[in-house]
This record gives sequence, structure tokens and C-alpha cells, in this order.
Amino acid sequence: SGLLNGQNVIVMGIANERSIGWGIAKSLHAQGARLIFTYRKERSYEKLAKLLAESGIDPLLTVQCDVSDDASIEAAFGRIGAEAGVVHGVVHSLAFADKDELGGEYVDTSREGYLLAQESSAFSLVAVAKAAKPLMTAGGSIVTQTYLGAERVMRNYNVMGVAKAALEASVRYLAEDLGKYGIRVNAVSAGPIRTLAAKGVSGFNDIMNTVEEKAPLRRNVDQSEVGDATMFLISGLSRGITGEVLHVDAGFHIIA
Ligand code: 0WD
Repeated sequence: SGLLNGQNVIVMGIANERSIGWGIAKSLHAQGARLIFTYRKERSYEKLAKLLAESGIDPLLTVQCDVSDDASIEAAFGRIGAEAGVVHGVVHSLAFADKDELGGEYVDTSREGYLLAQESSAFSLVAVAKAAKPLMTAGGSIVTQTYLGAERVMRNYNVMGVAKAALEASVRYLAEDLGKYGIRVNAVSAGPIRTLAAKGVSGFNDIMNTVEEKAPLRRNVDQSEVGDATMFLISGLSRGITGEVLHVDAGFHIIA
């Protein structure tokens, strides 16, 4: 009864139980996907192993992958290819910026901080798509996670907003390149959710309060809602959709 029975799906970017990637993993698992996990820090691996054991999810494979390191990507996808063979889906749920750049004025962004945010948060999708492409021999779906700060100026989001704009443009260019192989590329634009990464953004509580007050649904969203929407974009239910940014934000983005 699973929409993803027999499908091998990679989930990248789970740091702990609050991670959006974890909500996504649970939604994919509920539809019968065979899950492959990548993590960066050893600490995340330990948390992930514990979460998987507690939830009774038996992963196909768990591999280390630092997306800012080409050799690490090559090694990770080499192992995935060797052990899983074909890959049907990839979930890119990671981003990084120096905390010092996520406050004050964007005009003060350093060259180093700009490049770090772009490399970890936007180029990483390009590098991952390139590495996954030869494994996606049956076609499939790649989904990344973005935020409204790509489209609008949101206080303190600064360098990450510009990185997310590059990420969303990359979704469109990658969708065109990979469409001829039957591979779709889309993004989910989630509303604010309290996670480790969100801790880096100053004034995060105010953002959540504003959404609760102004969003059509008068509430914030959670990891399970982003998980289900991402599952939809990974699954064949979304087979006619590519190059799209799907907002899962209680409707906040339509309000002026
Ligand atoms: O409000 C939010 N939390 C929103 C998050 C709203 C809208 C979008 N997003 C996005 C984030 O920008 C990100 O793209 O969702 C994605 C996931 O974010 P999250 O779930 O909020 O963040 P978190 O729980 O901190 O997990 C992010 C993971 C961490 O794992 P590790 O193992 O490194 O602790 O992404 C990881 C990050 O460190 N990550 C990397 N993984 C591999 N290579 C890298 C890297 N270079 N950089 C960061």
C-alpha cells in the first residue's frame, strides 16, 4: 500500500529529531521507501542511528557526506551506487552559513561568508544532482528545501536569502538539464520551524509569531507537513511537476 514501495531514496541533512529531514524520512518510510541516509558530523550520525532504532526504520545504508568536499561526495555516491544500485529519489535538506552573517545588515556580508553560504546551501544541490544522475537510471525525483527569504527581504536572513535565491534558480536549471532523463527537480519552501539551523537566525521567535498572526491558516507548520509535501514531490503522484517551488507555509507567502 506504499506509494514508494521498492524505491531507493537518499535523505541528506538530518542533525537530530527536530530536523526537517527527519520529518521527511518518516513520511517516506510510511510509503514504503528504502532509505539511504547521509550525515556530516559524527554527532548527527549517533543521533540518527538512535532515531532509526527507536522508530523501527531499517536503513538500506548510512554514509558520511560533507557536501562542501568533492571527494566526500564522490566517496558517498560511489558507496551508494555499489550497495544500492539504482536511486529513485534524493532529498537535499541542508544549508549552512556563519551565524555572524545572519543578523545586522546584508550590505556588511563578508566575501568569505557569502561564498560559504553559496557553496554549502546552493552549489551543494548542483554537486549532488551531478553525483546522483548516473545512479538515477530509472528516472526519479530530487527535492530540496528552501525558504521565503529567497523571494523577499526578511530581516536577518541576509546571506542565506541570497543563497536560497541561487538554490531556487538552480532547481529550474537542473530541472531543464535532467528532465530529458526523466528526473524531476523541485523545492519545498517551508515556513519557519524550530530546528538547530533555525537557532542561527536572530529574531526567529518574532518570525514564528508573525506567521501565526498573518498566515491564512493562523498557525505555523511542522516537520510532518513538510515531510508529506516532500514525499508527494518524490512520489509519482507529482509526475507532471518539475522546476517548481511548492510553499508549505500555512499560506503565509500570499499575504502582503
Ligand atoms: O525554519 C526552518 N528550519 C527552515 C529550514 C525553513 C525553510 C527551509 N529550511 C531549510 C534549511 O535552510 C535547510 O536547507 O531546510 C533545510 C534543513 O534545515 P533544518 O532541518 O532546519 O536544519 P538542521 O536540523 O540543523 O539540519 C541541517 C543539517 C545539519 O546536519 P549535521 O550532520 O551537519 O549536523 O544540514 C547539515 C547541517 O550541519 N549541513 C551539511 N551536511 C553536509 N555537508 C553541510 C555540509 N557541508 N552543511 C550543513
